[in-house]
Amino acid sequence: MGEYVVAVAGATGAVGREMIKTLEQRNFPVKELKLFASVRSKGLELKYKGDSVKVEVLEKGCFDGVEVALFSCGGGRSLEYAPDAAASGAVVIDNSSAWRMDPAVPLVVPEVNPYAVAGYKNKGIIANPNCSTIQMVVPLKPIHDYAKIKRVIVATYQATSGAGKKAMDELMNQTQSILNFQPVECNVFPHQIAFNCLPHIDVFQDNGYTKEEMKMYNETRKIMGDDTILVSATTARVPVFIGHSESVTIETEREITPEKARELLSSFPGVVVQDSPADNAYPLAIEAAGKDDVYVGRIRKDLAFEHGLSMWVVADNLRKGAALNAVQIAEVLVKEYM
Ligand code: 25A
Ligand code: L14
Repeated sequence: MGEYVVAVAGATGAVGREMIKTLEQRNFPVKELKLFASVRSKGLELKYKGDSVKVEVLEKGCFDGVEVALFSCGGGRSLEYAPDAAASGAVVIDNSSAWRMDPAVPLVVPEVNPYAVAGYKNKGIIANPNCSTIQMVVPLKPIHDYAKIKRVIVATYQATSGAGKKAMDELMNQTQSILNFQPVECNVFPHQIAFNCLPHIDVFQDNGYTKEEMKMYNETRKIMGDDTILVSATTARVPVFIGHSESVTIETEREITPEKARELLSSFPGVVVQDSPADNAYPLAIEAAGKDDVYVGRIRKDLAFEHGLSMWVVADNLRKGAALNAVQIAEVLVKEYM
């Protein structure tokens, strides 16, 4: 296997920093690492394998010579710069929602549909799914293969880091203010997030769902390659820094017992079953933070459906939900296609 010139666009953000760390930890074959962000970060130096790498400004032409470009700098920048990077010969792996539903752009979770990576040839772009969707489809896959999923009802409890570094700072500052009897400032979220729970992530759509909820509907069907699966999501923000939790209820065509689900999930790559109610053992956000796996517990027969299964799913939204999944896509790409 060769070595590649790799770029991270949005390198100074919560996800960008995690991408750099993940490239290093997984020993990705990097010949040279280039880091891009906005002018605000110009000149900043970030560490990669003990070396300092200067952050450059994301601008036209900056991808000359780059072979793999990981993007996490917001949808606006992705629309503007991804085609430019692809035209100069890079394969873009984009973490924003900008390209996900483009039929010519593959949407990939390597444990579920690694073969879709081949579609990078269309536009030179591969999309990294939404964080809540990624951690849900990983455990859905073996269940779907065994019992065929008809519908999914999911409620999420999402960490502030999904909205970036400024959102984490807002939770920290509001918590400090409240404990010190000071007034609370809201800049990132529409309401106070400290000691609260907001049923609102991304913008509202005409059908009453939010855009985040519709991503779970549309992206799940695209990744699983099955447009018959129905998804109803309620996505909420909770005062957690890292780690999204999800209550997932599934209706299947064929019967699947909790025992069978535990057996299938235990042997599925990227999943850890943590399900021992007698010991109060179930997945927790603070324990999943910093880890790579998707944790699944509270697996039980659902009482509302004839063939139903309910479970609790937790993962680090910055890692499996974003940076790790993007680097895993890059690994499939260089191993199988470059
Ligand atoms: O503009 P938009 O569309 O709203 O998109 C920006 C928002 O999307 C988030 C992102 O959070 C931000 O809130 N975002 C991006 N991908 C996401 C995803 N997959 C996502 N949210 C959820 N899921 P972020 O903080 O993680 O990342 C922002 C990165 O984007 C760079 N950026 C912004 N505008 C840019 C741009 N790059 C190029 N051109 C532009 N016009 C941004 O660079 C950052 O890398 P920056 O220079 O503005 O960095 C901000 C400064 O913030 C400090 N900082 C950030 N994270 C950390 C940090 N410091 C310490 N630890 C951190 N973890 C740095 O000082 C940095 O300089
Ligand atoms: O579409 O604010 O990947 O937590 C996922 C995280 C959108 C924002 C995406 C958040 C983002 C969301």
